[in-house]
Amino acid sequence: MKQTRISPKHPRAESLRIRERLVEQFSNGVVTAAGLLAHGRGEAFDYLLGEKTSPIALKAMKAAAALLLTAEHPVISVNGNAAGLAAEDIIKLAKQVDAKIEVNLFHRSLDREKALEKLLKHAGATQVLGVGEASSATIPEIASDRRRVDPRGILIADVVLVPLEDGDRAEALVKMGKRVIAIDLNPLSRTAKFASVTIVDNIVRAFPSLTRIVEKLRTEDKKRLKKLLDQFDNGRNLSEAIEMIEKRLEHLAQKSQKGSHLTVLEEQDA
Ligand code: PTJ
Repeated sequence: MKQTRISPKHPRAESLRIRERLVEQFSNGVVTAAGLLAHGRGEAFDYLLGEKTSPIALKAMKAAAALLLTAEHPVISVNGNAAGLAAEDIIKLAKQVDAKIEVNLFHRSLDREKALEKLLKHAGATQVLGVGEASSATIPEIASDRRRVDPRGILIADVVLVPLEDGDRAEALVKMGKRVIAIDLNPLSRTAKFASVTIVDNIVRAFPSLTRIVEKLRTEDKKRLKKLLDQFDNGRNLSEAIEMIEKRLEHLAQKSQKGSHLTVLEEQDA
């Protein structure tokens, strides 16, 4: 597929580059058509958040890092969008915390699973779980194809990181006694509410930041990590994220009333 050239001078160059990457992975069969729509929803929330990682997200990342570093069987669940946008970063994090990588798709097909496996292996993964017959176990209470999981991965995991979810699965995993880390730009989503720790941020920024935090915390003793976790309240963190959007919009509305010509993004850089 011919790539669209994006001028580095374009005010929204980074956002356009991310779109192009996703469209390219759509052509490669990694991303599904619904994934493009999901990305649009994410972009809208990212716009409201100011397209940067907030202190609120960093607080959730600390709890997520503590959870990953104290886990016995951590697994990173990968769907089309996550692989398309963040394959290398996912693998870096997985190596840091010794997590398994499992392909788990909502719109499941063997071709897509293989396309994801190829992309992840090309990005440095040594083992990719969940492809084809490997996902022979079933998670109860999920109607979608996401119920099929790998007995070496999600089935036995105590901590599952789910970037970009569709809702039902986070709830089912928590019901099974697992701790779930979600990365979701939408603080109102069902996944965000059901997860044990929700990082309200773009996966493109969240994975590298989370990996840096893991690196900093890895020498801490387990007691301190547990304390960090106990102090984290996901409901409060989500409420702070919603309040942050509210305050930001109020501020921008006032600016706009005063006739300021700053755009939302110029405003965030000011
Ligand atoms: O690859 P598949 O077949 O497993 O399908 C994956 C999709 C994404 C299509 C599927 O999981 C889905 O339908 O997801 P939803 O219900 O549209 O939810 C996606 C959520 O992710 C929404 O809340 C978006 O705001 C959010 N989101 C989108 N892009 C990003 C994001 N969150 C973080 N980073 C992003 N880049």
